[in-house]
Amino acid sequence: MFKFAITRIPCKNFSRGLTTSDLGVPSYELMLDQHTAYIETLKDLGLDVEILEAENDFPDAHFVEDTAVVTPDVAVITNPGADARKGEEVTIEPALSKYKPIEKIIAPGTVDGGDVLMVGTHFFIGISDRTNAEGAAQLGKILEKYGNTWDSVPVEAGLHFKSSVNYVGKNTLLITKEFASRKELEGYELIVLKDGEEYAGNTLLINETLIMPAGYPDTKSKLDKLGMNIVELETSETRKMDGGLTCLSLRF
Ligand code: CIR
Repeated sequence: MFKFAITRIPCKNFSRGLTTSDLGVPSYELMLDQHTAYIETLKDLGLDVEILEAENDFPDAHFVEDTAVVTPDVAVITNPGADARKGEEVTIEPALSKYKPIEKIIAPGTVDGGDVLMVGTHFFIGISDRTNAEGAAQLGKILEKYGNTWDSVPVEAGLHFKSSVNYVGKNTLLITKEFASRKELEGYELIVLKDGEEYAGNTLLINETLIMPAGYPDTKSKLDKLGMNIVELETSETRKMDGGLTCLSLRF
């Protein structure tokens, strides 16, 4: 069960963050509204939400998920893979050290938390443009020390592993077509995203509730069949910066 979440207010120049999308320039006002709705949802679900102040030097710093991997036993501070995001990890450590023992990924290893999917005590670590094999090996070693298992998975599409694959409860992965036949993911039920609805793959499981992006009816009806509580949130401004619902918090 998650009890806590850490989030960060987007800074005024968040539109200068990294992005590959061609969806236009995001609005700060709308971003703040959507971010507030996200925080309120986490609170409604019973989480104690810590809201960190904006970091004006790091326009992507509200994507706190990438700066750490938090398990029930430990918080692993990452070494983010994008040069422009290096330094964000320093800003998250004081918040996490109040809750968990700290371990760190060290250069030349790089890890973005968006590449790490926790399913119980098993972790999938995506090897992507942001997370390298050395970073995955360092993280895996730390996870093993605390009794966990892990597998690495190549990320050949999308920014991060969790841009395409997420655990939605009931032994089920919500997954894009590209990943659906990967042998590392065998043993799970799969809900394969329809063409055009890939973005909805970034759905966030909080205890018994799924928080999903609004506007993906095919995915919504497939998830409805799981019989879980579902909350839909607007994500237009986060999406313009290549982010999604998981990126906006650390949960533990
Ligand atoms: C970046 O490119 O790093 C940010 N603009 C988006 C990060 C999204 N984070 C995530 O998926 N965990």
